[in-house]
Amino acid sequence: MNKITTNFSKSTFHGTEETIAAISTPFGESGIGIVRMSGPCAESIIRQIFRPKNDQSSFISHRFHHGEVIDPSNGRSVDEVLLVLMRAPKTYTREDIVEIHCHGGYLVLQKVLELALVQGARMAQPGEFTKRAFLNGRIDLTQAEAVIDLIKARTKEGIDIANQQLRGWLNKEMVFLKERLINHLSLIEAHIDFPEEEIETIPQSQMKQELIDRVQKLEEWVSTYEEGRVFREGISCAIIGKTNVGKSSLLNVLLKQERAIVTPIPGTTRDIIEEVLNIHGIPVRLIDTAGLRKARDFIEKEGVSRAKERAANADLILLILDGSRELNEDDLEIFFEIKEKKKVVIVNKKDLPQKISLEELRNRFPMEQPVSISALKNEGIEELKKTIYVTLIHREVRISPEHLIVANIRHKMLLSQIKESLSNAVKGFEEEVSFEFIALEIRSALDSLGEMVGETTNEEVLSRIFNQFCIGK
Ligand SMILES: Nc1nc2c(ncn2[C@@H]2O[C@H](COP(=O)(O)OP(=O)(O)OP(=O)(O)O)[C@@H](O)[C@H]2O)c(=O)[nH]1
Ligand SMILES: [Mg+2]
Repeated sequence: MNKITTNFSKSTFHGTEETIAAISTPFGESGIGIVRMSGPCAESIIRQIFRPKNDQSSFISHRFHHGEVIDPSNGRSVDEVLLVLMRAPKTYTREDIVEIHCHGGYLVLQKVLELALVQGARMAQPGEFTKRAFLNGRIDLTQAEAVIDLIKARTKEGIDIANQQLRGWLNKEMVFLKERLINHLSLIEAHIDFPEEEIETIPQSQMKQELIDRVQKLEEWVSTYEEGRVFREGISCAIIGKTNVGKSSLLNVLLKQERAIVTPIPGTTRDIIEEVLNIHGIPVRLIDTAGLRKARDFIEKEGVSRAKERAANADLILLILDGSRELNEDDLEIFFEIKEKKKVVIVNKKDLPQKISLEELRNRFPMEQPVSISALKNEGIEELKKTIYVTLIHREVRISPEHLIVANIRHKMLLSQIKESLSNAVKGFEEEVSFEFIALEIRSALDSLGEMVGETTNEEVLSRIFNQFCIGK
């Protein structure tokens, strides 16, 4: 009677014949380096290339074993190593895994990997270990994506967001939602198939209310995306202003290093200077630019055009004015050019007598509160950082984002689609349309849900996701 035909199926053990191998630590010299293998032949391969110190015929799972890697072709020792064999299923990939902890020289690792390949392993693709963890049902797709985010996180907040996702909050919510939707769908479909039999009348108002609650939750998650994106990917921030206002001085004071040349001569900065800074957990790519004015020579002209290009593409603009001078045509022109951009207006040189009143500035140009600083004396910089944060995140600075955050565009799109379908289903109840229509919308929500967790995701999307990994993860 239950006709649900969504593509959901419980993840089953993927069991692949191939054993994959890779160097899992970065290229270069290090204290130790790890060669990792996963697959059914991992144990038989190490039996060929590993000679334990204490003669052991059986490896105890999940324990370190001390010994040597030997080249079976000549019996020579390649390296003294620690080896751990983890038998399935309690492993990262749910397959047998071997890790050989070698001395960290790259040639040693290369040799050990080569021996594993000669014994029948195949070189792993980028992210293939994690892909197997996903295919074998140990983690869902959102968790696999969190593994990449964790590796690539640039601030503690980025790590926190990736960890939330890795622990599976999104997955748990999706599993719960799926269960509820399947439940609704089976009731509706039973009713469609056997309308005259009083199997179970559909508790319409209850169902509708539940869908309304779900839509609201989905809306909340989708609305966290902008914040999540900022923490995950960081933002670009161009420092813009006319010449000599203190743009390079601000870059230096924010970075706490004399990165850019600062002189009293207008037109000092010609080229673009970029550095990354952590502002309350947001990775900010700061871009110092040439002062905007009518260029005096070809080099300056090129600098000004690059500055304008960066201003146009930046996520945020720090517009700097020199508080010790009256506003002039150059300032007004810049105001006009960036009027559509998200910006923080900064009045610099507050240590000098002021010719610009903040009050007047606000009246003349409706905008957020301008920030008054002295880049020279390092004053007002903390307040500036808070203002940058609030402008991007739209809330006060917190130690760590403790609420659940969606940081991935793929998730945001799919959550929006689910929300859309469920809103349509709610509308269907309200307008008393046929149950077929409502069933269609719930089915469509279930499809998006399946794509989200990776149960119905197509191969192209999967490879795009796993290609972002490094080899050996
Ligand atoms: N008194 C005072 N002087 C400042 C302050 N910030 C910068 N200056 C001075 O202003 C001059 C210009 O500073 P820069 O940082 O080079 O200015 P800029 O905007 O990068 O200039 P260009 O690269 O030429 O466009 C230097 O002499 C700085 O020492 C400040 O807060 N107070
Ligand atoms: Mg400069």
